[in-house]
Amino acid sequence: MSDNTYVPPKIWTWDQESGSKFANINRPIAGATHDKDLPRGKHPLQLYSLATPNGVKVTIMLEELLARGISEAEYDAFIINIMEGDQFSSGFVGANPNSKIPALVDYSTETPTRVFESGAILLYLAEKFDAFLPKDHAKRTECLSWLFWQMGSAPLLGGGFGHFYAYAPEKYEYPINRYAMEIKRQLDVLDRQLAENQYISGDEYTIADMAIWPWYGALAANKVYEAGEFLQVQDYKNVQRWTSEINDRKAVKRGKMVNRSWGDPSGQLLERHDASDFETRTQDKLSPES
Ligand SMILES: N[C@@H](CCC(=O)N[C@@H](CS)C(=O)NCC(=O)O)C(=O)O
Repeated sequence: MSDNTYVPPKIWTWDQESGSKFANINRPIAGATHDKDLPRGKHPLQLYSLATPNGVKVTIMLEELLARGISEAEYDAFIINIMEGDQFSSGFVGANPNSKIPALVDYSTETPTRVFESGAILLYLAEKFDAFLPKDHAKRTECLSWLFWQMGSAPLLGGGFGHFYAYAPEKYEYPINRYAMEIKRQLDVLDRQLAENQYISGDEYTIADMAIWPWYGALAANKVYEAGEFLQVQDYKNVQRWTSEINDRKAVKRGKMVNRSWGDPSGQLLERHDASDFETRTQDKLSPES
């Protein structure tokens, strides 16, 4: 147990100097910091995002819809650089008052519809296009239970375990222990579910898989936090089987690339405006404004 203890003052104050990798974008107030409109492309669906696990959920869904032949799901995806504070522009705050990617604006409705929170976006698209959400009531309910499981669970993986294990400026045993325990429990929840089912909510590939895979598939494949050995992720055999099955889907491979600005350049598509963009990468065509 660490002897490095902290006695909170009576009133918390904002110390802008302290903090982790994200200290420069973290602040205790909401709202816009600067005036700037969001760009708009040619399709009815406009996505403002970044290829983090939360962003990838939505680009996977859009690419899956297109792969199913639903051409109305064509979309423009603009990159929001959260490390530069793009999420605090007046335009982005108009699309998501919570200033977090992903945010979607649908211009095909009578007045434009904004949708924020990745789970809400997945559900919106599933209902709009009648896809990847089971029609049978019991199966639909099971799918939504897992979708909401993800929304409640992943913050403990990212904001809890990932933060204290990988990003915090100092390592402390107490939070790392607490969150490692919880994340191993979550992996076991998934492993048991996937022992009985091909996909998360049964025999159909759904928005529940699309929500859970970018976080827990990445963890199982040792793609986040370099925590594979620490958490012994190889032991979760059913999660491993499901992780590689989903990874092999063409739409998933495409979805992972959209709005990605780091890693192997061959895996990056900074902006997406057309299916052909995957063949002819757009990075070099981007204007400095975008
Ligand atoms: N619950 C939200 C979480 C979104 C979220 O945390 N997005 C992060 C990137 S993964 C973000 O935009 N962070 C910027 C910030 O916190 O300022 C969702 O699922 O959409």
